[in-house]
Amino acid sequence: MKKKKNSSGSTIESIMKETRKFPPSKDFREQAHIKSMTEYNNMYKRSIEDPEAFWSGQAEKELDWFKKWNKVLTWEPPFAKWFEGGKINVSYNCLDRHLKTWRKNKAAIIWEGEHGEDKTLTYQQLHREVCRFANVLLTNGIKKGDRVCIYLPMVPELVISMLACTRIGAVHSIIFGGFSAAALGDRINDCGAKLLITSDGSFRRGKRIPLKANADIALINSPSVENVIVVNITGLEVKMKGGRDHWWDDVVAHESTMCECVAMDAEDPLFILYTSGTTGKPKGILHTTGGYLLYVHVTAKYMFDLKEEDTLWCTADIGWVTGHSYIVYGPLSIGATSVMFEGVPNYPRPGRFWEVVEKYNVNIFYTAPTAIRAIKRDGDEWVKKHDLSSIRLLGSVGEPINPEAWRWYYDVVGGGRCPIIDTWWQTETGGALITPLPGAMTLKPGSASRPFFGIKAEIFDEEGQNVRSNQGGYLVITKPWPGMFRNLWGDEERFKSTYFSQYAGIYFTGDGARIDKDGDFWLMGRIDDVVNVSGHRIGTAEVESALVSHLAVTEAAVVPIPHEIKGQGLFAFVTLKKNTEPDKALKVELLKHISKEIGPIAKPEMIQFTEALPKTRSGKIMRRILKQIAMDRVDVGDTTTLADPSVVDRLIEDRKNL
Ligand code: 7RM
Repeated sequence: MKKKKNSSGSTIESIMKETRKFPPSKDFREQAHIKSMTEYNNMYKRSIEDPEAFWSGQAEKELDWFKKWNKVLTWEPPFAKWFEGGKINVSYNCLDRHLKTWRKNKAAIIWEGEHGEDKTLTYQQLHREVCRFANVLLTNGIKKGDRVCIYLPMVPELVISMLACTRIGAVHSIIFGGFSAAALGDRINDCGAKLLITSDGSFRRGKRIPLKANADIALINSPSVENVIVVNITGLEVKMKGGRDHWWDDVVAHESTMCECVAMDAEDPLFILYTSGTTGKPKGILHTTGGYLLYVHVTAKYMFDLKEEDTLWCTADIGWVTGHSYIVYGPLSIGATSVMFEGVPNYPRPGRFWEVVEKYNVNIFYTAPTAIRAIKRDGDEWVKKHDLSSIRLLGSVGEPINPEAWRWYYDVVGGGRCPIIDTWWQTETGGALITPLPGAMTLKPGSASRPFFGIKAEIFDEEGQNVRSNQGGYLVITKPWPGMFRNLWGDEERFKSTYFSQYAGIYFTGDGARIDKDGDFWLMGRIDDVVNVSGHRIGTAEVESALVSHLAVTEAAVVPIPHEIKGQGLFAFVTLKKNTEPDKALKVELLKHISKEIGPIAKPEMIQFTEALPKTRSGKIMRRILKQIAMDRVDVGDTTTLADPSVVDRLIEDRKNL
């Protein structure tokens, strides 16, 4: 990979200043799993000095194994094997083992529909449904190692399907319900799925989206799929192909509610999850059984300070890794109650999230900065209407959270009482790698705090040397951890070259970061989002953060444009608060503001006001497209993975008139 390097060879400069600090309250600390920095430091030290002892201790204590492993770790970079010889089953750990405890009749999943309908599945009920559906899979000829694709909205059948796969050793690959027929077809073919689980349709802001019709198109060119199971959700009319398509309700009706777990090898594949890279073809991130389960269990326990009596709401879609790890596998393995929400934050009203929090007395609330900024934009009154006193911990994931949004989240949602964990991780990492432990760490808005147990995170320059404190560089992970992905499905070469070739045998995250004098990590966005202005490397996230800290701004995206003198300049797309005049005076004021917050070096060459930014369905801003628009290009490349592709046309039009 070619890395950007400026003439003086300096590393990424970090120029954002944020000095406020939030230590844990006494009340929080006293009840927490990890109560102090001393406790964290000791445990962290042990986990790094002797990872095998640390992780085997955790594996023994936290999970139920059918047979103990012979060897904790084999590390032949870039290939890791954890708990070889160990036999385990994920469904057993998420369900069966709880049935022998008081948790038998406690809520495992509380499902809230878009229209306010709800359904609770206790551990025992969920176990029954999972067994029944596992039997359906067996009846349909699915065996250990076969791939099953799941193309469903956020309904209980999604969780049932996942756990049923893990019960019999089938490998699931969930395709987010917002993806197109083409995207679905590509993924089915890439993994060679034998069975597809989908639904007639899904609800989205009151509209019905035809999933089965999409699936029918995808299946024209996906010959590996032998059977399709269809959940009836919306009542949309669908075509059922005889012999291939079966209604969920019909097939489960005949099956027994008992189904034995298959004892899986710790390193047997658990799931494949496709994620986009810098090139067009999605990457099939492969996770395996024992290490992944252990890592999501232990991270969920410590970062959420999760207890079995907690109600956790992670608002992500299960079609993304965040939902896999922190709606399903982590919380259920622990025996907590997990809220699963079919809807969106602001339909039918802006206060929808807080209605749900209040309804279920949610204790831990985990969402993305993009949602926080959108909700903030709707106004505090929608939050303040609701009693949110059940919340004791807030979380953030998916992109850097700018200090401004952090503060708002802390004050308005958390009522100034609740710690915020800013958790940094990736599909590839399985679970969070850099995250505060809320009972121990002093929070700094915008910082993800410290590496989790067992995670050796470092910041390298181009030559692979550690940079000094507060100097930006490339975030790398220099030791294997149990939750790391094991390969890219069917593409070992790409696995090696994308992630382990920059520095031999070391995991290259693709993100920039710095470590401050206290040892806290500050994420600076993707490396490709780093811009070099007059020899100064500037993380676009930092400029965005400065913009968003201005009262008039809701959201901002900053991309590089070529500049004759400076090498690169910055171009800012800015969404304003409602009822704000997008005039020239405001642009001048914003430039002044950036000068003040960061320095004149970070002033964009141009600012374009916009109603909306092009985002993926998981809410990530597609900077690749914005870069093209900023350069006044009309051909912006593939826009099919956008939540709303029409945003692009408006941006191009407005750019012309700038
Ligand atoms: C969990 C998830 C991964 C990319 C990652 C980062 C960005 C995620 C944070 C963050 C700053 C965070 N998986 N990212 N969390 N950046 N602070 N707390 O999002 O595979 O979909 O995305 O997301 O750039 O590389 S993901």
